[in-house]
Amino acid sequence: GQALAKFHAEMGGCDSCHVGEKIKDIKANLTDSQTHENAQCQDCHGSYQELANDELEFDPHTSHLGEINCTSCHVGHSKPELTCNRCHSFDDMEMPFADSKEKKAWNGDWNQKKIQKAIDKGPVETVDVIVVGGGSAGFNAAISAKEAGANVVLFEKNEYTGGNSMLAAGGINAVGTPQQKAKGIEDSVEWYAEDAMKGGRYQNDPKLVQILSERSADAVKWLEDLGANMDDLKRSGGARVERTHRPSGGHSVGPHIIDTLRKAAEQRDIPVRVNSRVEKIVLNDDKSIAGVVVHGRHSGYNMIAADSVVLATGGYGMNKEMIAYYRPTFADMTSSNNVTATGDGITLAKEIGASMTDIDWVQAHPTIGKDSRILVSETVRGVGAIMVNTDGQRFINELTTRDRASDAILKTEAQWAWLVFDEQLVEKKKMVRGYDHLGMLSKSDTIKGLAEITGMKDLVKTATDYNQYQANGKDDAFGREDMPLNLSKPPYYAVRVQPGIHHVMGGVAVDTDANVLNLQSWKMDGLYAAGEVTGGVHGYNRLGGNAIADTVVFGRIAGENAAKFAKEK
Ligand code: FAD
Ligand code: MEZ
Repeated sequence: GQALAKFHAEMGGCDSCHVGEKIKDIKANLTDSQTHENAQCQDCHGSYQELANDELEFDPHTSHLGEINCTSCHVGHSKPELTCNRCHSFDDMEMPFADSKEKKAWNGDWNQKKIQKAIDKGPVETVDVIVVGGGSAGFNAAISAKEAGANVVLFEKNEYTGGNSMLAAGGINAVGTPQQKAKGIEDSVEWYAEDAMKGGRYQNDPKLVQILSERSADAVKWLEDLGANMDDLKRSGGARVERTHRPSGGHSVGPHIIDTLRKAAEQRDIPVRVNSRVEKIVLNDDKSIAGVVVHGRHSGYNMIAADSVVLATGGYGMNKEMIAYYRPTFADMTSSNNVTATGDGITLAKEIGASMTDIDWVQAHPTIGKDSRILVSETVRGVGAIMVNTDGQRFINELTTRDRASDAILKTEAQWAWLVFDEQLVEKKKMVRGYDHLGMLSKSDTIKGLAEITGMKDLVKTATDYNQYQANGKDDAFGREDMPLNLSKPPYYAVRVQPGIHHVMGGVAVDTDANVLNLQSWKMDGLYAAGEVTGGVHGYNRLGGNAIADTVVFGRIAGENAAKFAKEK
């Protein structure tokens, strides 16, 4: 496990990686983000662009994770492990000094004695606003708080930021954007809100939905002003028009947004500290916020003082115990989520008396690659794919809401389904090439050939019927309203899909200012929350594209109000 460190020490001494030669000095200079060590890696080995290697089948240095810390995989004093294998299984990928096993997430040990010791010791640092979590909600909150004049710090427990946000594939919903106008799409704030409420079975908080809808266009503009491209537009399940915005060229939205937000935070000198898990929100005797206790991977337990805290820790879709407790019927399901989605924010907020709303509402996404953790984006259906059972028969309107689509798949005999599409779709949607690259697609030059290799005996008839419905503009079988593509251009493709845990709709209760509410529904002074850690916005079932909108709209509101609260205190 020490091989990488030993090799470097023999080559140039400990100070080829660290600041200092003696252990005492090294420890004193080591930050949780290992900023110096990572700069040293790139100094000797080159930047990510320089390390990119076209000849590799899968190149970890050009992955969707972006330019994360080198030490995320190349750990010196324990065995290097491939972070990619948390979701994939690149067993053949070779990394020096490693055996490429799945890397375990660092979750700290949440040690109450050490937490109390840090509180007793008193704060080692004081800021105005602490943001907990480096996904879209956290970054948007931190940037907004900084722009409102606050001294802000963001803590991220993982080795790199991004959370579930960086996995977002489809897009962000917004109404009234120039993109919609350019395509002549008629839409309204009322329609957006109505669709979200209907999709959520009218269990959403209408006040939160109204804000989401009203501020959605501004959310897209804000991202664009920070440097994002949101020029592509398509329709998601449960939406009556095209309102899901995404980068042009059909690229995934999450990595692009996270890359944009990482850069924006850096440009604004916002300290983003990775490997730093917040394990306690500390209150003063009058119940106002005193700060947090952070468990740094290298620095240990320390209290940081602040007047406001924004919880942006995401959902609990990867916490098996929470799923088994809150949503037992999903206990054995796969999950599309990042390993970071462990529900820490729920624990932190509950501990200090916050109220929860709809905490047991968890969404299954109908199309996760069978026997995998790879999401096959809803936009594949949105752009034109059909969904069929193992015999090749359609069984539902492909653009229905996720809860209904998932239920329908689970009612088929096999409990999994195929998505079928043709080359027209691949040309429109570059993301699909990624599924091909990962070996997930079956392919043939004819529909008959595809039917034969996949065993879908009725596929030829299904495709003929569907092409007829598409030509007539009327789906006589299932009433699908939007049929942008037929099945006519070879090659033809199929991918196996099954429902899996995707999103937690419930969470910490908040008001329209993103202020966390206590058990009596009073505001908890100085405590804000945004994104998947909160409940109320999406009701019983979230519509595709509404989570990223939620993180931007309410992340900004939380950041602005946290800064305002700290300033006025
Ligand atoms: P996250 O992005 O999950 O970020 C939370 C961060 O907090 C994580 O980095 C985590 O490590 C950190 N954290 C947690 N606990 C602590 C702690 N104690 N201390 C410090 N840090 C902590 N939604 C859409 O609208 N459109 C899409 O196209 C879309 N596609 C998706 C695809 C996939 C595969 C998945 C999984 C989700 C998708 N979603 C999509 C949903 C959406 O991505 C998430 O709901 C949203 O990004 C959550 O953002 P967040 O900032 O609230 O949380
Ligand atoms: O909002 C989502 O979760 C989404 C659009 C996911 C996807 O299938 O791409």
